[in-house]
Amino acid sequence: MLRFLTPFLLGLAATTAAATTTTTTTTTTKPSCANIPTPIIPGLIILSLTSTELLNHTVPATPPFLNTPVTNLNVCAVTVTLTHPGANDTVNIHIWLPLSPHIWNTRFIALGGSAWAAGHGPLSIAPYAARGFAAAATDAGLPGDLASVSTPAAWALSGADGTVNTALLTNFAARSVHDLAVVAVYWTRYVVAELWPQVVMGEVGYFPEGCELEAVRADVVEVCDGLDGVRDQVVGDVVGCGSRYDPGRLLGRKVKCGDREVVATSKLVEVVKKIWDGPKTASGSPLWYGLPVDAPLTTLAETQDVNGTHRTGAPFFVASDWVKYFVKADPSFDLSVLSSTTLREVFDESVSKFASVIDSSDPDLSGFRNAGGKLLVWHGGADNIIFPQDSIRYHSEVKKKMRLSQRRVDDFFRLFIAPGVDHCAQGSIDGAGPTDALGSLMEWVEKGRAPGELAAATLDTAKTRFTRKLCPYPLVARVLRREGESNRSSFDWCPIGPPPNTAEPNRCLIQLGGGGDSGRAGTCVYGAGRKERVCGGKELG
Ligand SMILES: [Ca+2]
Repeated sequence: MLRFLTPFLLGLAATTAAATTTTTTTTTTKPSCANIPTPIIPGLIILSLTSTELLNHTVPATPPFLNTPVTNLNVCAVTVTLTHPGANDTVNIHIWLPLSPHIWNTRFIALGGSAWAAGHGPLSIAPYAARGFAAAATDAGLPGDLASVSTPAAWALSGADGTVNTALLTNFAARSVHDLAVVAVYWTRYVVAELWPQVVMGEVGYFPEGCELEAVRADVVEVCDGLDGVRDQVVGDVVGCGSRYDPGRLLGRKVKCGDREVVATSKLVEVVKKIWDGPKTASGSPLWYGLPVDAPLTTLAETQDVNGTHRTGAPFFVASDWVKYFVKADPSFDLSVLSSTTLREVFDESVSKFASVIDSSDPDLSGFRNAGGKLLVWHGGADNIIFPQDSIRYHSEVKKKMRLSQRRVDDFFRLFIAPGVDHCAQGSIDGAGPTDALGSLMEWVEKGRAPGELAAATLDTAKTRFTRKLCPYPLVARVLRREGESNRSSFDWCPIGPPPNTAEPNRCLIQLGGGGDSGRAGTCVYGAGRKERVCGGKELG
């Protein structure tokens, strides 16, 4: 859809920008917000187009979609309502075009949504319009921008005879993907795998309280924090931690649950081990990924108290709705009966029925690369909802499918894993997320400056606030210590070359200390190209 809409949107933006910056009077109709013509676009029928100037406008904060209000906005707010012939859908697209004194920065940005919503309308586009972008979001024809976040119940089975509404699913999955609405690689697989923790708890017959699961996570951090060289409450070496940490060490220990204490049992240990292990095929090989050991367990392994008598599972709503409304097309489908075996069947059914519609996992990015596209992906290393291994897998598949060296992949696709960061840096744990990934992407696209690292910072609400660098996968950041410094809580160096297999946190210091470059100790000078980086006057290889 964006293919058709982009020239149209940019045309609107250019028109409006011209209207706000030119003082020349002409005899023709002056372009303005009030007289934007309705375009004719092949493949779409425009049902209506409205445009209104919003002056000194405020969009109030609406967490979690918009955490701080956007004030003093001057925009031309365009709403386009359209339908795809034969689909019987009604799609609303909000486009905000900056008006004076905002200066259009000549860029267009399409914003996505979350969970079951393709977009969040003004809540997602307002911050960008205030920064000078022509900004757009689509609802993909799904009912209500915010109301539709929590469930697809209103539209999923509205096809003929209560079947899956494939037209709206296509909007949600594919047509809207072109608006960047929901880019979910391997959706049919990872969403089903999100149910694995619930299956584990059912099969083990133990539904832990959230505090028990949090206690395990806190213990993981206690044991593994220092493996990366810096004690910052963040597990930087998740792989090393996974092979070293055994939750069995908690067995018999008391765990605080509010004002009570609960003893960690063997069933708790078994539940956690199996969740981390992930679902398996019948032959015992991985079906999909398990949660990273440092990710909060309480989202996918959520449980609830039943009348104070016992606990039961509370499946993550996106995963449970996906299986009920789409895979099974039966809202009354009972997820609590799922076993390791039947989850595999649901997984296979999900893939076979819907992978071609919604998986967005084609690793051939030749067209994108040849068109000069740049893809910058960042993913929380401790994502509690979408497995970071998904992004790593896709990165690897692109490299393999396109038969490219790491360097050639780096030319157009860079993946940044943010250690200790939860889903979309929502702040349930305290790692540092990127501060301006969009700015880095613009530098790359517009000036050809590929991001050798991303600046990252913790949220204002973090228990310990710090900044650091994130490195393009597979590189990992190293800590840079000044001579004489015993501890420094900042990863500020992305080394050149493949990451060392062993922890080598003081490599820069070692080089400096041994090299006698005392005058430049602790300063890494980054050149324009990756080969030109020098540390303490020495080029690093
Ligand atoms: Ca650490």
